[in-house]
Amino acid sequence: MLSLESFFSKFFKKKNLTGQTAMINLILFGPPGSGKGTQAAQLVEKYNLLHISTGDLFRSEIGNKTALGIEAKSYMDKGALVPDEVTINMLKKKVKENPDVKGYIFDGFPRTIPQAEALDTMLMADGQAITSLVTLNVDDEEIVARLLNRAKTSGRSDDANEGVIRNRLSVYKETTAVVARHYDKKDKTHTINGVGTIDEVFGRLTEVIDRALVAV
Ligand code: B4P
Repeated sequence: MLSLESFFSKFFKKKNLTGQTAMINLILFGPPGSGKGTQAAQLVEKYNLLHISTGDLFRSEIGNKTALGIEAKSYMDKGALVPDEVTINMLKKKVKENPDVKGYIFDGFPRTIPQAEALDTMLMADGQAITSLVTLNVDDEEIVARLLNRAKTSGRSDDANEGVIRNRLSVYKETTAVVARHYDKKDKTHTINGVGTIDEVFGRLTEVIDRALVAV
């Protein structure tokens, strides 16, 4: 049995078809409030990857009162998705700024099929691909309770209103859930139970990710 350290050392020496070193590119997927951001914070430490949360990037733009932030806020406050072109360009910029990483944890991206296609094309240009997409499965009522609770301390207007939260859940079901099926066709998807303590969910996540990495 390989230690985690020696496994990663071997993994990163693997070369892909274009001769570049293989990267680990994970998509953390699931409805709003399913624990993506919470789990990503722990996963980056274990796997030494760059965490990219499009929600966090938008909130940073809003905080800096940029034109992009003002535009994004008008959608986020309603629980709607920010238009693809704006989101994809922001994501590409973040990836370009960090070329020397071992891989990425994409959190909250892609949320539409055009975003998934843009991500695949961008990775393919570097001879890379998505390693695995893992969905955190959490029921609607638990999500509403979590987000209303987060609103007490986060100051996030999209968490403070139950109607907005339910709209975010509808957008997830109608527009975003199909993204998992896009990667299903490539046999790269896994679903885990996202209800339990943060450590329990982390244990389930790392189990499927470790298995997916061995299979690469
Ligand atoms: P995000 O920032 O992605 O918001 P989120 O889905 O609510 O975050 P997340 O799912 O990471 O929160 P977590 O569960 O960790 O998006 C916000 C908005 O930005 C979107 O609605 C959209 O408008 C826009 N946007 C972002 N990306 C976009 C894109 N690609 N395209 C277009 N628009 C985009 O945390 C939730 C709460 O649950 C926390 O309080 C946490 O402490 C708690 N929690 C976590 N795990 C728990 C557990 N196991 N048990 C109990 N509580 C738990």
